[in-house]
Amino acid sequence: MVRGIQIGLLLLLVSGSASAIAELALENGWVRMPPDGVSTLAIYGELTNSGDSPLTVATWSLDNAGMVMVHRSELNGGRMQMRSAGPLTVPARGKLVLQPQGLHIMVMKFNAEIGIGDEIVIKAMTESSESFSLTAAVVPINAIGPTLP
Ligand SMILES: [Cu+2]
Repeated sequence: MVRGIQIGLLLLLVSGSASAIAELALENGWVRMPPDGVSTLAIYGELTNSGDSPLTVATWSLDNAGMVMVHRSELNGGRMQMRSAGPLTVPARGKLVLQPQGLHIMVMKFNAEIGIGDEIVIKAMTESSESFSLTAAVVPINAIGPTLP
């Protein structure tokens, strides 16, 4: 009898942590295939928080990449410029749109082979050290959105 209660508690704990993993996601994530010799990537999509509290991403990482950060593109004196957006907070039950000429996840010194249709997986670590895997589909360089032709 005691043993049955213990197993029940264990199942409860396991299912509780499983639902926390899906709180932060990149919906319709997409990234343009870089031309030969180019090692930077810009990742777009809807960064969605399905949880009941805001999530602030402190660090980003991607295998085979030198550096991953969030940039904000802005018009400055008629020229488009990018600068670091700092820690990014996604509101509870809300989302941030990452798109060309706006917020994007910038990847530097990326040196893995990728092809159109592949998915790349970015890790986002929150200020409270929760880790989430975000996926983005590789699309042709002339794509203006996440849909493959
Ligand atoms: Cu950038």
